[in-house]
Amino acid sequence: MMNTDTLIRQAWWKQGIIYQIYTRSYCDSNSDGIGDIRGIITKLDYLKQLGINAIWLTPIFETPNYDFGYDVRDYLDIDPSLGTMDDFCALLDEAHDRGIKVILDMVLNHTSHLHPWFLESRSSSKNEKRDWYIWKDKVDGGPPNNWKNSFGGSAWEWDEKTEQYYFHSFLKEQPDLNWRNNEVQEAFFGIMHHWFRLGVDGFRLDVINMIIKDKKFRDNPRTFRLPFFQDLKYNANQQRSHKIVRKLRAIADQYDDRMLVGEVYTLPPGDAAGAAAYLGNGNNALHMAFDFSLLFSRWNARSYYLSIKKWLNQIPKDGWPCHVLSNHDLHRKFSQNVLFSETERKARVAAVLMLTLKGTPFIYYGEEIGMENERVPKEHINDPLGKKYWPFYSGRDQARRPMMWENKPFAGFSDIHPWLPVNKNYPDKNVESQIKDEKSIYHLYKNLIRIRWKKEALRSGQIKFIEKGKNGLLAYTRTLQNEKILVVLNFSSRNKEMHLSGQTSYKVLLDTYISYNDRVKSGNLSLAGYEAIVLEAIS
Ligand SMILES: [Ca+2]
Repeated sequence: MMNTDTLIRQAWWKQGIIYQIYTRSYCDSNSDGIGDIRGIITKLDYLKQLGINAIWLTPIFETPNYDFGYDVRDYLDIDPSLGTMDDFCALLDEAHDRGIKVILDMVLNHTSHLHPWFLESRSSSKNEKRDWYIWKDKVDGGPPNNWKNSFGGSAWEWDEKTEQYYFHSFLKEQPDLNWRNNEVQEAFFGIMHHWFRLGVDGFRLDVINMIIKDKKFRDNPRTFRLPFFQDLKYNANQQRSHKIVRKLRAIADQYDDRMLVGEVYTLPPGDAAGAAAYLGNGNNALHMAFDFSLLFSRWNARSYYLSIKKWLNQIPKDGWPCHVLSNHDLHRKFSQNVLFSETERKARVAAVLMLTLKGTPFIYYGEEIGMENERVPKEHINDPLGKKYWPFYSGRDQARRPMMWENKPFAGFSDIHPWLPVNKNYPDKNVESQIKDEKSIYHLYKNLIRIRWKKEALRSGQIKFIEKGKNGLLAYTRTLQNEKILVVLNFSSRNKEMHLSGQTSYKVLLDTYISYNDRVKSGNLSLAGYEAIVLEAIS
């Protein structure tokens, strides 16, 4: 018997699959080349069909777009290029009607330099909002310390008028707020209440681990590591940031069924212990946090195993893991380039992994059709990082290109040239053609999601690793009461054998190559190169 209590008690964000939408790049409803909220509404049926139960939208608040929405000018209004408040309310209703939750991206660390708070703060050193941001005097004729901004160069910008420096972790158009100031905290608590009351189901919190800085503003220790040659010792992961997170959680807990997931920004990316620290005791801090280790793991069963094991081991007893392969800041995991080959076959193995691991999978838009990074030509670059570091680094635009819907001009994303060009391979790789092809990666994702919804063990069950990657194989069971699922992944290009011990027989739930009949007896299981198989124990 299944324990129905477990079914009822498990929250939606533990049960389901969260789909990240880069809002400007999903679907353009009004032919201006920019994806928008109305465009997303037209794709909700597609998302429902895919089987996800929540969408996370990259920032939709009013912005001057120095960093494409991560520089907010008004936290209570929608950016006109993306829609109106009416459009957003319609999206909430339409999504909720389909059982899809809506998560907004909340930028707490900094605002736009054009936000009225900063305009006030900057207007005079005596202004009552001066202390809402971080202002410091010169030290020895220069910036107060050696901290770097994440986009390169000093994190301190001199303000001629008031003769002080202000601090910015990112662009100089993104001044950092002073979260030690209670008025700043109260202002954001009010903003979060506003959106929760409107019916928003949760927030993804941008760079949550950077909101508090060292009180003494000490120099960061120098290292030999690129890109900054310093550890973020004093401008990230300060003890007090956990206190802020607990306050944010207390606000979310005043409403039913809301969720907070945090971006924990570390250099180099991937810090399981650091990310897990933001889960507190599992009940008093973030519901989930991102560890980016898998994004940077080599394609190797053993390194995947070690990354996953490390992450799962760090999760507090009452906490919950999530998993991510790609996002808008880093890159799409599987892309054809000199270092990679057989990318689609690997992407299929990774899809099986993501949707059968213990923890909530985050799917980045286009992942379900095997979308790849494609370097954006210089003349089309929008990302300030790409503009600054071209040709050494083309920035983040490559992972933000328009969703590929159909084999039509501009991939059916828009009627006109989009804000970023469409990947060249859209005639072959698009939603419409993949829906028609049962062997497509889209159908693999859809089947995996369907199986995950059908088998409670895949959502809530214990995980136990059987093959730990030493010979190119990763295998684990997911068990809940009498339900037992076995997942076997071949990370290598060669055929592999795995011994199934005991008398158990298995039913094949899914096989990336459909090479097995629907039953597998105990004994040796043979897998082709890059084959992944999901089995259910039947006796
Ligand atoms: Ca538009």
